[in-house]
Amino acid sequence: MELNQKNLDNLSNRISCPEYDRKSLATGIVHIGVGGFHRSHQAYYIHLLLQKDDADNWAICGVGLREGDRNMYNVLKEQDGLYTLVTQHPNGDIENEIIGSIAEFLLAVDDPQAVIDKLASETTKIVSLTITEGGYNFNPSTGEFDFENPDIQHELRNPNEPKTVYGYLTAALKKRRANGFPPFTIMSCDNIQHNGAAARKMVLAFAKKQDPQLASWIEKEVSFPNSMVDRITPVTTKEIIDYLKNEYDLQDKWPVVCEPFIQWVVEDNFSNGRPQLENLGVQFVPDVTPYEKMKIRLLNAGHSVLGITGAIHGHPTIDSCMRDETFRKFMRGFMDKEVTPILGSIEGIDMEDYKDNLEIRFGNPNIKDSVSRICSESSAKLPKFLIPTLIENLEQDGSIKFATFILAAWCYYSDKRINKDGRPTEIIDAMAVQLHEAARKTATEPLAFLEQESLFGNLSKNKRFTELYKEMIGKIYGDPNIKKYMQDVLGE
Ligand code: CS2
Repeated sequence: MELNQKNLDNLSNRISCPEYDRKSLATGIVHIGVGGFHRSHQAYYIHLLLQKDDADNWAICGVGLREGDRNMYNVLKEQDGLYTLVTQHPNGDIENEIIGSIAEFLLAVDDPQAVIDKLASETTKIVSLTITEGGYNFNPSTGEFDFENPDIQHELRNPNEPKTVYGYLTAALKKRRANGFPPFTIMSCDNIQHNGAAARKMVLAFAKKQDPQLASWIEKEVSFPNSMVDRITPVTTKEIIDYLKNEYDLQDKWPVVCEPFIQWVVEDNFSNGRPQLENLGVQFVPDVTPYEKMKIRLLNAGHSVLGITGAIHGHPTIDSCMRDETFRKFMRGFMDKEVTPILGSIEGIDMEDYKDNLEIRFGNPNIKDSVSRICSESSAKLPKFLIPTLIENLEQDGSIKFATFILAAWCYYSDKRINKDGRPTEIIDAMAVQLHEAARKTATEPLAFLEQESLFGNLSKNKRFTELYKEMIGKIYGDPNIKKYMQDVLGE
């Protein structure tokens, strides 16, 4: 049976379905960047809210800005916004439920004006974003807005032809201001420290260039809460689609798999109202900084540590890395020796418990989170997840050997594009070509990879770091059987 509104009644005999009347939903939230994570996290919370409370005006309108969003658009259109969330517990238990909180979907490349109008509509109170770490359009090493981007230049010259999130947000805010409507809140849900502040800085930089008066209005009126979001959501595989078909006779073209853990900590700073999510476990706090730093530096960086070494070794998934003691210990060593000292203590958090729990989450054998998902877009991830830890440790004379090893391994991975057994590794990265070109020079210029300043700043000038990096490059390039060097780093 195909998943769509018409079949919901029938399906509700065999699987948990929305109990709210989907026809009366109104979209108070417009979400840009509907992928797996949005659907396992925010859309799930909103679904819980709709199940429980009379909150019909907080449903979601999804927006895809890029051509690459067309598949998701097509599937969700066909399925009336419905999809199955498959929660995989470490002990093998599975929970399945159909989520109904995405009530509408717009594809900007087909109809830019419809997206502007939706954003500008008085009923839109919050615009939330999962546009990925790379989507913010800032230079990773300076943190400044990148005006060189041709799409940005196009929309600055043609404000009525937006292309990026910045063009759309400003076009809509301009319209709201002209109509005398209050602005929406811009809520970033990406893994960037101070994600709200980063979004604010970028929106203002763009708006100032385009329309300084509008920029002052945004500065005064629009709120950009910071948030920490968390739920591991692997790429959907055919096995899951088949499982739903076999188990429930349900044809869902794009279900979402996730772990049972879920967390959302948000600053209570909304300019135009917000849904009452506090009863559903969302934590509203005055300052999210310590939580987001902890999550990004431990979970996301921990993932990258396993992903890059795992890819070279030939582990296909994060849980297979975790079953390999060297990898587990290396990841934990990185967390204990390099991250924990710079995090200090965080009120209400037992750091050892948090890390133990991360080990359990990473080890969940039923999630099968591929190392290729983790390694994808490393050029946007490592400058936010791992390099800041290395820099802080250099500043305070802390341990740097784990993080340095990862950068040397990343260079090897970008250069060779094969694992230790000669099998090709797929590099999915907006900077794949540049990374490869820079890494390729390593054999004759050992520091060549680090000379990409937009990623590494001036790390290539730091002698303590470069000495160690060169030593590790020498080892990995000599023999890519990296496990033994991981053991060296661990002192085993
Ligand atoms: C991962 C994240 O993409 C990555 O590198 O670390 O997607 C991670 O799974 C989520 O942030 C978990 O909340």
